[in-house]
Amino acid sequence: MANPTSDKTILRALAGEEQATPPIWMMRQAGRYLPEYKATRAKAGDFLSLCYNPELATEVTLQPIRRFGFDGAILFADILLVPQALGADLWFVTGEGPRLSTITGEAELAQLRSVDDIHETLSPIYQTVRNLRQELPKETTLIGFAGAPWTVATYMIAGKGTPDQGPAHALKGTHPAVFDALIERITEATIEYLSAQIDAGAEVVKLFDSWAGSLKGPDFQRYALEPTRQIIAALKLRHPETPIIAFPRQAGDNYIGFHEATGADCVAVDDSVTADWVAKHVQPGGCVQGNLASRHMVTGGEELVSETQHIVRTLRGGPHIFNLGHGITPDADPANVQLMIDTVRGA
Ligand code: 1CP
Repeated sequence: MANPTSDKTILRALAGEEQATPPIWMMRQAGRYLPEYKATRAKAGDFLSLCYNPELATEVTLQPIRRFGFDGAILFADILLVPQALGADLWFVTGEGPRLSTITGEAELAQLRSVDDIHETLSPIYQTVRNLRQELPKETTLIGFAGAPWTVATYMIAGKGTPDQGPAHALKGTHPAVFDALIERITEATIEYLSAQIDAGAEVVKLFDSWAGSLKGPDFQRYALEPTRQIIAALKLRHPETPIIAFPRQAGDNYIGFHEATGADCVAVDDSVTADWVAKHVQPGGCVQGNLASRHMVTGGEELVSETQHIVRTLRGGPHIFNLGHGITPDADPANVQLMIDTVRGA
């Protein structure tokens, strides 16, 4: 549990405090909808060079804080840096997205590096965290993150993003021992990576399980819930004061009881569930984060205002951190982000 007397509003929410005005930050708040991000990225050359350049990664993390005064800053990095640190090849194809070497069986699994070796690749990220703790305003909470094992595994197995995570589901069926060993390796690496981010100064960490919604029935318990529970248990032993946000995106009914089952201080919810449903079924378990649909950052107007007010008012009866239901898209208008913030703070 976070310190309830902190002057940082995100830490207060994570300690269980209800606030009339919820703290706010936004997934992908540093990104291509901002002209200043595009300029810094051009200076870095490409996306991965930006991630591994502590000075420029610090700069792009600070940009949305300067422009909008969000209550939280999320470290600029990517969930796919962990596979790279484990020895996978990683590159980005312009206009398409990430590409990785694939894991289809025992041989590729055996070639991965040991968890002890990941810091060699990831040390620039820890430097970015240290820089940010120096440079952020005193009221802004620094959020570190990693991908959850299932989501990271879907990219390591397919070698790219896929609409239905088909290759990962297939490997789970045909090579269960390889699949389980991969999940275990990512789980261990994620514990070490997040622990190092906390040592460097991250005040909160978030686990992104973007593809949790494609796990059904016992698979959800085994590959979304259980690795999350293990990571949180290990981090709580080493860093009992550091709150953890879990985001099992599109979990639907599986959001119910997720705080208790995993030990997460906060469960982030996407916009496929309503705020009314979240207030009734998820918020009794603890702090919730979310869940305005990202399209409002493109479309704006009265609908943005009324939907934002509805979410704030509906989740006011318990601890809440305002956010989108998923990342902001490159075609969003920064003026709509300002309108969302003004609405949250004026609701
Ligand atoms: O062109 C660019 O500049 C790259 C676009 C971009 C950005 C801005 C990528 C490539 N990653 C990021 C940064 C990033 N990624 C952050 C930074 C902090 C912030 O939120 O401001 C974070 C938290 C992530 C996390 C991430 N990366 C997730 C989980 C969250 C989510 O969106 O579901 C996932 C799935 C990724 C993989 C990834 N990285 C980038 C892309 C385009 C993708 C998705 C690939 C796909 O599924 O096809």
